[in-house]
Amino acid sequence: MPIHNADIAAILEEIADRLEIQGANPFRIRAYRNAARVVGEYGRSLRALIERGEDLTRLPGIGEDLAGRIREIAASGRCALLERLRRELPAGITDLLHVPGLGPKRVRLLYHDLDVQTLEQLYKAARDGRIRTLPGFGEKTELNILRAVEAHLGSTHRFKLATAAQYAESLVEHLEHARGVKRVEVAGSFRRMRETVGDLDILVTAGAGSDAMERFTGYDEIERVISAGSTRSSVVLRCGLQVDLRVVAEDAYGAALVYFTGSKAHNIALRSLAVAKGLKVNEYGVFEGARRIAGATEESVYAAAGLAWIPPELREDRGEIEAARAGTLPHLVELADLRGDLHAHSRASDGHDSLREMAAAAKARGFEYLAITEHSRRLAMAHGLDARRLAQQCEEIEALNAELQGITLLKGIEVDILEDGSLDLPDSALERLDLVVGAVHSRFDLTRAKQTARILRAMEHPRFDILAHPTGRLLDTREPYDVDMNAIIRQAARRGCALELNAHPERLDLLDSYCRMAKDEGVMVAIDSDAHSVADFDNLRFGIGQARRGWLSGADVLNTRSLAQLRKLLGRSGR
Ligand code: DGT
Ligand code: CA
Ligand code: CA
Repeated sequence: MPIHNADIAAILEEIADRLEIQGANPFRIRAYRNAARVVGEYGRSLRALIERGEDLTRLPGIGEDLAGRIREIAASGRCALLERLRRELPAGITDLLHVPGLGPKRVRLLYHDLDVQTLEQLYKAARDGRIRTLPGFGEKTELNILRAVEAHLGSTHRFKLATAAQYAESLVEHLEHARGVKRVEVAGSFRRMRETVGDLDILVTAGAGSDAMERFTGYDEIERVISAGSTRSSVVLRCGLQVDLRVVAEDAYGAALVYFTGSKAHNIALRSLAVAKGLKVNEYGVFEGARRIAGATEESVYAAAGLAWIPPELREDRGEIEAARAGTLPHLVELADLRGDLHAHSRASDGHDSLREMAAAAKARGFEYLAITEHSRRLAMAHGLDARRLAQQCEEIEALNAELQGITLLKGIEVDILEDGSLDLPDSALERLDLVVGAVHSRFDLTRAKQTARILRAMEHPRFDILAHPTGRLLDTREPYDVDMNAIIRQAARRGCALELNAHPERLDLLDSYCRMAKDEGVMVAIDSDAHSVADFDNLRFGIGQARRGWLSGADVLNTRSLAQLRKLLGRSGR
């Protein structure tokens, strides 16, 4: 049974949660939490790494002890420590931790005093007015809990694109081995590269006598089969992700792919356009009366409606149909267009590979350049660099560049934007750099007016080149800070700065709608990995997906430029 990084991360996270509820040593809890994050965000399969005999203690914060646990989980899907912890406290109790306002101490108290073990029991206890009786909980807390649980129970869980990709890719590989299978494609929001997906929609074409359906419902990662038919089945994987599979006829493949790729809004717009031409479009084809006139390929379906083929990332009914009709669809940026990466960390701050290793990995991807942008001193937790250490790194980079062939390291910094909009390093320290990436890492709670003014002021700095992860959101855990993105995009246009589209699976920040706004204002976007290890460059594909959803072409993306062109752009006039 294949164990994915996300599975290992989930187990480590649960261990951390349970240790925390039990009031274990904070260092131990933090070690598991950190490990869960590192594993979850790691770009390559740890299982494969272990099979190759590679040393896990090279990962940041992973000692012998944790490496042993990870090996155990990767080999068996289980962890003896977690099983012991699960015997000590009830199963659903970790769900309680995810209710805003409930920390481990409170969860422990709720369990001990009120025997609350599940969200449902928590809800009931709050409704019955029992929670206000506990020490440290008032009526207001009780009401907040009630609201939070209501919101939580009513919301359905979506998977981050990169997490869904891990599950989708091994399932696709499994299906490709079925007898008589010709094509396997994941459609739906996954194909449109939405930042999160609700479920997977897989299409298969197969010859007579294929065992694709049996192979699907017999997949060993399945927790439960919801429905099973000869052309259509639905299952839930152990990780909670639902997968719908449809076997479709070869000559209707294009029509089915259009239909199940969606979005629903796009389908509806496409259908009404077809109706106006006296045609009917559905998942089986395009019909003129009873006669099918198209359907084998997506191109044929769009052509029948008088349209150019529309890339899946654009299919959201945001003007793509009109553009396809007018022949003005953008030529979307592709992964192969990137010639470098402008945001990466090494061991000097919180990355875990050396400059030399990062350079080699960037070169192996065919990059011409890689900017090293460590954190600045304010971010002490991440070993941020002060002026002295930054100068030292500049020396190292210059020495390395003199020696390296086919790749250039750029001297950069991910400098903290302080609360008043000043930068965390003196001008004299920034002078020597090839580029300055600025980022907000603190005071996410400022008012909209203050947060906006802070960032606008930072962008006024003559050395400011790129605004990193502009909205600060983290997909599962942090809302974007309250900021006027219109004003920031206009400021970028005025100042000639770029905005980053951070490709980290947890960030995917710039959002697609802002990418489009940036493009319209003539602001360039830098699609960066924010790599903390050599494996993280693999995440760039998700950044590309998001950029495509934002209608970006190669020309709109800063790091599609050659090194010479990039240098010219970074040395823009007005400095
Ligand atoms: P998700 O799963 O919530 O991330 O989003 P999707 O877009 O994958 O939606 P899903 O899985 O419900 O359905 C897959 C595709 O099937 C959807 O993108 C378009 C198509 N579809 C589903 N329901 C309808 C419908 O009622 N009308 C039309 N025209 N298309 C539909
Ligand atoms: Ca779906
Ligand atoms: Ca679906």
